[in-house]
Amino acid sequence: QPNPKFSWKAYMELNKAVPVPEQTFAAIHGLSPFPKQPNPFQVGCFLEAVDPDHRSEICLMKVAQVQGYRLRLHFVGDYSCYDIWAPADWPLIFPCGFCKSTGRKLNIANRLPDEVRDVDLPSLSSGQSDLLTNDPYKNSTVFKIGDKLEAVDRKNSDLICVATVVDIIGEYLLIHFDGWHNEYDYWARFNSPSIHPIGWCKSNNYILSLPPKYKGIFSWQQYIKLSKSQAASPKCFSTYDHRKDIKIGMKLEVVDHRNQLVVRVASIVDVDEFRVKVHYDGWGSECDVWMDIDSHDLHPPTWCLKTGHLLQPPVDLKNGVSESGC
Ligand code: MLY
Repeated sequence: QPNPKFSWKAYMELNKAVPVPEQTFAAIHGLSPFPKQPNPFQVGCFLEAVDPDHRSEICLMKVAQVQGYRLRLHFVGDYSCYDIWAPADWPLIFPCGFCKSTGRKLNIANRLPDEVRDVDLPSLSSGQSDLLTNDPYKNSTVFKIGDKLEAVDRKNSDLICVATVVDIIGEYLLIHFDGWHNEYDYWARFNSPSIHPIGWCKSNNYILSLPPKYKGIFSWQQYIKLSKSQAASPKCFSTYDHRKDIKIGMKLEVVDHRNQLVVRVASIVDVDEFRVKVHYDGWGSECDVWMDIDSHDLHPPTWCLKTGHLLQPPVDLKNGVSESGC
């Protein structure tokens, strides 16, 4: 239930603060910042989704809990401690049958002993299979699989590396770092500030991180020739620079990264090329956290109210400071 005691309007006036503009969220995700329909998922439905910890894998999952427009997703055949939370419009969840019908591998966890494993594997109809009819997953970028580019390694954010587009779903590209394990792979929307055309590092005076076994002086031209690949055309990139719209002090609603069930009132305390640093209002600055700008855990003020999710206001509103540590 939305929290009746917290008013964004009063809080914003009290703090003389402004919200992160709604259009920013729309520009980043290409979706309405506030969902137009109620959450269409019900507890018990099966679906297929990208594993946020192993982004190159799509797994069979089951909706374990619904809160407002958010879902707790359980990896079928695995322990509940690995459950994840995602908004219902997360572009990386798919109806059952998606992997089969698009020739992708579906991973099904097999970690539980037989007696406790979910045995009722879904048929196509037990997922939200109607989503397949107007096929929102048809590739709609001008990128092609195999395109080479320069991409930020999100797990080592000071590195910009030689990378390849290894999969495309709708507007999303799976970025893989040449010569590295796929644990570093991630999905980026075509306008992501983490991806750049080849030659970007050179023209912006950054060091390009090379594939680990690469020897000698690096030349993109030669690399592309030797790997019989092609470079993503610079025309594919239409980077949205959030830094023109997101300013320090702006307010928003952010999922608590330590307890995904909770969404908190938060402020922007820093911004870089592809991330924002978020401060949970009322908590100490030691709890501040850098989040990717396209994280689906960032929402505009009143998102919880409009989607029927509980919003956790600052702990001690009077002093604006929480007594407890994080
Ligand atoms: N210190 C890390 C860095 C890995 C970087 C991988 N990127 C470039 C995909 C290591 O050597 O494991």
